[in-house]
Amino acid sequence: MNILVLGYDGYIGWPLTLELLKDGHIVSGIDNGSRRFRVTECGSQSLTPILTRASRWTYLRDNFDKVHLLIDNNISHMSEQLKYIFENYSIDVIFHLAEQPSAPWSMANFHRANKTQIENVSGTLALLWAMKEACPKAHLIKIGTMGEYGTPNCDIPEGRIEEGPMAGLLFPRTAGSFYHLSKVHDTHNIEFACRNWGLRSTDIMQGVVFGLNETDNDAELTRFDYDEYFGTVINRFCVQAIIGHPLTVYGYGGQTRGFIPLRDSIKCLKIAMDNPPVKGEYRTFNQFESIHTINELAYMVRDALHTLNMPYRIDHIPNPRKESEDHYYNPRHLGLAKFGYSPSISIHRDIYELIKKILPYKDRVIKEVIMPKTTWK
Ligand code: USQ
Repeated sequence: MNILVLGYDGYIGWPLTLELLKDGHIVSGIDNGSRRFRVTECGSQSLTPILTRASRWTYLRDNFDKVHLLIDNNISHMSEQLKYIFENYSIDVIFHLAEQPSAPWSMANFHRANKTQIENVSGTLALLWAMKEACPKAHLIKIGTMGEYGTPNCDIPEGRIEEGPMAGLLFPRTAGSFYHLSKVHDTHNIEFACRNWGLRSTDIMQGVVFGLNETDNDAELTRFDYDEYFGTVINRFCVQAIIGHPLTVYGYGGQTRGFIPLRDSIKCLKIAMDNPPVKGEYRTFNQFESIHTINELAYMVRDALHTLNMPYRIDHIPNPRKESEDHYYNPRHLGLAKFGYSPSISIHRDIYELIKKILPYKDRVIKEVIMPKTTWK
């Protein structure tokens, strides 16, 4: 297939791009480098020593003959360029990962909240218009977030209400940050574009992703962030673990979320690609492997450290966020299973393997970026 990956240089985008190329697809990529720039601006760096963007370009060009285009730009500025690409390269599938992905970053100040919403919402809008005008048959696979639903203390269906007089309507979203809200706005825009123009899309409500891509080749390693903004909780805990920093459980630690290893996230994206929706269909997959409280994750890290004979300490620090710390959480996730997704190994085992894998990088950790400074107040 002819595939466009928006955000190909990111945490998920880079290993996804590599896998698609290895599977024999023709791949083009667009990325404005904002993840790298913002992590650096926050005083941090990827734990893994990843290639520079220029070296990644060279690596792709040297090793894969099916790389079409690599463009350095922000998709919200690219409506005409996207149209041109769609008119001249017959794109079958678009993976859209080109968004500002951090909730705390979006809550730091007006400038960042505004940037998050403008980049995310108007980037997706530019894409939808370009698709409508130049490639309405392509399958858009968009990364949304489980955080769109929030924690409503009732069962969460896969995108739409399933029963009763409101069956078929989008399930209400009660997001908990300006970032998560930007994804809610995207959801509404994409659903409307499918309903109104007959586009087709899979909107992935993804849980918290963690882990590294599996490779022996350093050039193919993805980034691994652990700072308060761009590090997700399991990745942060594992980095804290290898340097003997107390695990930073926010508040009571009863917050419950869905989690998925990076490996499975990519597997699920490919399953979505191989089983496309029909014309005009907007479908949602709740994409996660299993559900855990933050305390359970901290205990899994503790168990791994115990097995590895390493010291551990768990600290409950004041929660910088405004979120429920003790709530009911039961999201459905049958869509991907129906198409064959089964989790690879347990998160418990994954955490143990991850800690062993990142130990060699422990001297690269910048300790100052670990404690959270941004609050929801
Ligand atoms: N948390 C801690 N300690 C930490 C970091 C986080 O207790 O050191 C807690 C948070 O309070 C929160 C939970 O862990 O309750 C998850 O936080 P996170 O930073 O791992 O994830 P989140 O901010 O929700 O966002 C991440 C990604 C985002 C994606 C989302 C999926 O950054 O792009 O959309 O996970 S979800 O959480 O399902 O919405």
